[in-house]
Amino acid sequence: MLNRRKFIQISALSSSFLSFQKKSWAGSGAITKPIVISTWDFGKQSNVEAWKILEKNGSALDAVEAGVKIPEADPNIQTVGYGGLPDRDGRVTLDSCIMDHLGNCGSVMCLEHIMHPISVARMVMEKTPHIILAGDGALQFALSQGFEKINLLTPESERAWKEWLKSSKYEPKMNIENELNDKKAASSAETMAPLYLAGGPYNHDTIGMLALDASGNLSGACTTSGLAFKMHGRVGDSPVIGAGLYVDNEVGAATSTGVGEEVIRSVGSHLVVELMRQGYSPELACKKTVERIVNRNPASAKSIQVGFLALNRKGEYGAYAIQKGFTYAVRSSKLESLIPGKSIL
Ligand code: SD4
Repeated sequence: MLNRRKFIQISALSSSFLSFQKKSWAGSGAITKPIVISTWDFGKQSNVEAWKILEKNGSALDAVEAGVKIPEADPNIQTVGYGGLPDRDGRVTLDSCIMDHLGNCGSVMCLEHIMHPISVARMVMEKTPHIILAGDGALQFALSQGFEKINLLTPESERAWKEWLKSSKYEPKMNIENELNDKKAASSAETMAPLYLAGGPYNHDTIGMLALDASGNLSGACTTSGLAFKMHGRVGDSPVIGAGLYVDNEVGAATSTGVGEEVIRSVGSHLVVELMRQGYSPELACKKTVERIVNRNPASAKSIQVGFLALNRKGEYGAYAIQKGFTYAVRSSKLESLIPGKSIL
């Protein structure tokens, strides 16, 4: 057994080791700001919009909202917003959340008929005493705030759903959008095929965006149409604070993409931020969190994708995913780049 003196010595040693680790990133050294990072190839275009705000010393909150509105409005992106693949009943239901440097947050779940769920989430944050509005209540609130009611199901997404209905027996399947894209890649002309593969411009998931503004404040946004052909009412990780997105201005911010059920189970983005608080770099914090998910069920992890993206308050960033193909985009005054995320498999 440890005697009291030894215990005190060990505790003192470990706490000084931890504070040394923390200092290694939070202490001296230049801070890269402003900076914005976001998931997948479409993050590049989204960062351009966010950067317009950040470069004029605008707030990270305004930047992330403006940034993620780009894929939300793009009908060719079938995993976010307008034109997203519907649920198994043919209904496009959207999940979004936003969080600022003060811990304020807002979220909408299973919202239909609204082009920009992220802006509704921001209004939930700013204009109600609540954090989450879901389904019909979220729609009523959006309409009361002047949002226009539209049809989010495009002919292209309707076709994909009808095709799925033929053989699916109405069974929801995890990450089926990846399979759809594999099929499209296999059946496309050689030059087109790479466009449909994971990380290619036609194969995207959720957009998660994190920004650090010129004042040193962090914010994040996450928005998606969720898993394709899910059960009606299914909500993923993207609008769940702590799972799909988490921001702590003292430490950093994180966001996720992939199979939401696995991210919720591990409260993934919160875990990434807490690991950064313990001194891990953004990349290592993402890696440890992905490992937590893989180790829980290594066999099933082989067939699913989950990726995390993180930014700390020094402007350092990193990402990690289960599968190859995860990409993320970075924009600062020195850099405009699309980076392949590292992966376990
Ligand atoms: C979800 N994380 O609804 C989201 C969607 C996604 O691969 O990223 N799909 O679970």
